[in-house]
Amino acid sequence: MLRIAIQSKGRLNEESLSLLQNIGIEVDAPKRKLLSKSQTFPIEALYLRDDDIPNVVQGGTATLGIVGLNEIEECGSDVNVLCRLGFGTCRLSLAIPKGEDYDGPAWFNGRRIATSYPNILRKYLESKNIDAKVEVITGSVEIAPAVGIADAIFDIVSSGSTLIANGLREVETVFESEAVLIANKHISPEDQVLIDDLLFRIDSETVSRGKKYLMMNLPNASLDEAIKILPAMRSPTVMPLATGDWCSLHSVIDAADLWTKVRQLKAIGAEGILVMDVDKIIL
Ligand code: PRT
Ligand code: ZN
Repeated sequence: MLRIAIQSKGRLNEESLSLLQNIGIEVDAPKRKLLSKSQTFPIEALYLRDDDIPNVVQGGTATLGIVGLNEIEECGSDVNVLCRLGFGTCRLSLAIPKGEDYDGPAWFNGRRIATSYPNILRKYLESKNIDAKVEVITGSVEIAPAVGIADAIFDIVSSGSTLIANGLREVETVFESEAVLIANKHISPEDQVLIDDLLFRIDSETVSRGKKYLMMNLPNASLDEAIKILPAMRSPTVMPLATGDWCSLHSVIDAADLWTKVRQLKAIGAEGILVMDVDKIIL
């Protein structure tokens, strides 16, 4: 039986649970429960604060965990990162008051920088040979310059709106992060079989995320053009239609490209375009 540590509430909770659900693993959401056993896979979820997840996996209380890569880097945890999960995407950046002139990382020499990520920050400052004072604070880092605790901040940025709302400007991106699946370094052979199954399912889930399945009718004369517009996994599937010089074309595309591709396909004569969600792609 595997045990996977998941954030009990916060930014990664919902997407961690929906990832499990999408790969056929149902667990109860963390209401007042610390542990929840799945009825559909030999795994139980252990709900924790994200800060505790790296240590719990390193120590073996949980075999697996889902946590931001930023936490692993900050704690220097001795765990294996099995795969990136494509959600919880953010970056750790340096930001300064927006009115300041900025001429590169040397700006930080002799300045105070507020952060909850002192280890990642110190490593960066050392690599750039910068002598700055690191002020460790655990919450609301973005208000530090306004209240005079620091001259700059080093914090998580996602949309950037928190920085703008606090009169700050992002000047250096230091670390790119997203949610990752981590594992204890000592895995029994039985657990390894389960983990391999889990990774296979996650892989197909990751590949199919944000994909659309397109079907359309197309004049045969436009086929070469259409194949250039639709670079599918191998090449699009083409089937002749009963009537004359037309074919039916099927392909998988990135959802982000949908409307651009549809416009291009219409322009070369495509008709009856059907767009469908993709549930799973098993490569
Ligand atoms: O209670 P617990 O300790 O479990 O949670 P937490 O409050 O420590 O963490 P939580 O839930 O805020 O974040 C969990 C993880 O989500 C982080 O470790 C990151 O890996 C990831 N993540 C992704 C983020 C963000 N995006 C994010 N935007 N974590 C925090 N933020 C905060 C950031 O600190 C800043 O205050 O959002 C603000 C910036 O957002 P924008 O969109 O305004 O730039
Ligand atoms: Zn936390």
